[in-house]
Amino acid sequence: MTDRSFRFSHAITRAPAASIARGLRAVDTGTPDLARMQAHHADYIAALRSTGATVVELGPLDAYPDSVFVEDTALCLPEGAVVMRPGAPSRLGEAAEMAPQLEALYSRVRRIEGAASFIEGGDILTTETEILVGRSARTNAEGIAELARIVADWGHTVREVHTPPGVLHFKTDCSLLDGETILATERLDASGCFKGYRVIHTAPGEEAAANTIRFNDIVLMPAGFPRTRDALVAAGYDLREIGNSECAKLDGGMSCLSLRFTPS
Ligand code: CIR
Repeated sequence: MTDRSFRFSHAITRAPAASIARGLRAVDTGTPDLARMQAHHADYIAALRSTGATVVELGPLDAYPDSVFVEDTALCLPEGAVVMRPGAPSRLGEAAEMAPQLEALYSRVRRIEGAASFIEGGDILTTETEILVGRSARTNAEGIAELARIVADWGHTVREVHTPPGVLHFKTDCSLLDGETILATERLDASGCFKGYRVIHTAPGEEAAANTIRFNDIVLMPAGFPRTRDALVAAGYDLREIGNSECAKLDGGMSCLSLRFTPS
């Protein structure tokens, strides 16, 4: 067992744009406050940097209201990066904006290209042994098949799973805590997709805590979920709570705010 699924030398983030007010959302719970989001974003970047990683901070892209959610634009693996084709039409151009950034850091960059292929990084959970991809409103069978062909060249196996109905992305409801442990909502775990892994459940009523990130020695989790936080602390994880009130209005959490990788 290695720990390459959570040890990273680099992260890429993108500053939220003023157009964030027009970002996509399943349910309108209010307009995100840009200044508050910028403050949370700064805390997030500081936490990533505290592990010794290099954080590449990209400038805001006003043409793409959701572009702060960089995770959806690419899958970063130790062997190379794959540029996604987001299923949300307003987000397709974000992937093209990210490609040159990855090409500057990685020697191998491939792209999802099929006109019928759609896939977003938020639906992809990479563990030590496999890549789980949730079929969702944003990620279809063609996108998953194309990704599977690309990463097979690098020795990776894709397993298709399902994002629960009404949930934006697979990782909205789960995250990797270490090489063998996953934090998940009970509703997602009930689908049986995590057999063979150790699973810690979010506390009842705290499902929105499921989207965390393990980044080197720390776990970043959204603030405001005390029972899940206490369970993770009791399990021995070194937690950093980051304000997420503004991203949550746009269905965003910890994982979507960065691409995390060690370039090769
Ligand atoms: C969207 O609907 O695409 C954005 N408002 C939120 C994207 C969140 N991304 C992620 O969880 N990976």
